[in-house]
Amino acid sequence: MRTYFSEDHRKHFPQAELYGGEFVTPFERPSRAEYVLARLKDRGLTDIVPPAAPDRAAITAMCDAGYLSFLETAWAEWKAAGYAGEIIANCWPARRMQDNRPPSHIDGKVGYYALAGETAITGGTWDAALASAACAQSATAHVLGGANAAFALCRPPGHHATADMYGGYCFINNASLAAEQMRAGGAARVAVLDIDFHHGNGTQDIFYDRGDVFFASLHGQPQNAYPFFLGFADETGKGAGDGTTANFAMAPGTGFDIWGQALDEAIARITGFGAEALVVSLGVDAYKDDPISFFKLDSPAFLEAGRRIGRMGLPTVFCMEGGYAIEAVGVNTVNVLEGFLAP
Ligand code: Q9C
Ligand code: ZN
Repeated sequence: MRTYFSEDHRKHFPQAELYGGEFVTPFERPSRAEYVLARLKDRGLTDIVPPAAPDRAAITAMCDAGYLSFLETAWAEWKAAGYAGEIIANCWPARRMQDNRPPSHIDGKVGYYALAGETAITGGTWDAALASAACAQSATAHVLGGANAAFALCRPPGHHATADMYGGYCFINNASLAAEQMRAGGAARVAVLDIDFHHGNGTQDIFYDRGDVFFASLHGQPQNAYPFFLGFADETGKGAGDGTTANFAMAPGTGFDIWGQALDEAIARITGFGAEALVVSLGVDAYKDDPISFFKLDSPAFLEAGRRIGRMGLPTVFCMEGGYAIEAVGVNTVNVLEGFLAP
């Protein structure tokens, strides 16, 4: 399986994440990608190539124009305002306020386009987000060209980003770009299977009213887990997308017994839908030692998850999402890929 990876991910390395009322080194940090790369090489998955230039038209087609312009110019505007630190949101259009009038002042814009306050933007964030998207796009092109699977080692991740909001360490929704590209490339029905510990709110939002893209997510129940305000089991899609969203929200302490059953159900739903291609939002933060999550999967569980996904027999693009138990991120991620390759 070929991996697409860009060194430009390093351009996104904020010093600060707002966590527990303190600024800490972000959990989502460049070394995560290094551990995945090292494990790929250890296991002989050495076909690792840089992506082609990002297809900006596809990104523009999926995202809000004002949002993309904000991401591209936010750092310059922030510096021009005289601020010394990184961009962190601290105000929002909350309930009963106007949420459809982007302000002119950078402080207002940041709150308007942020969905949470943990994620900082720096001078290199836009370049890194574009390079991450390019990995997803090149991986998808590789599969459309006949490969049965490809791995986009995306960083920053993407599944929390909507068409017009960033947050949860995500800026451009890489998995959604891949799904749209599969559709444009001829797959009549595409599924996104999101196994990151956190609900893929961005991906769900992008495809919620679409009947041609199925979204299934396994995640910590919203009552107890980020992003808190989406991912309930009763969210099943709307309009043409009625019935094409499936949320498997699980309680603290969930292990592979329960999680594996949810995976089987999600796979059955995707098969019943008639998907011709698959995008996997590959987060490994369901791991037992993840510092910000509460599932209890061990490393062999990720191998088994990969096998079950492989048995679907679909052309598949894997997009890297979360996973913060730094040393184990490599093993767990590559376990999914190896399970897929030898189901
Ligand atoms: N106490 C991804 O995995 N904050 N994003 C969690 C926990 C944000 C996760 C705080 C977590 C975002 C791609
Ligand atoms: Zn996550």
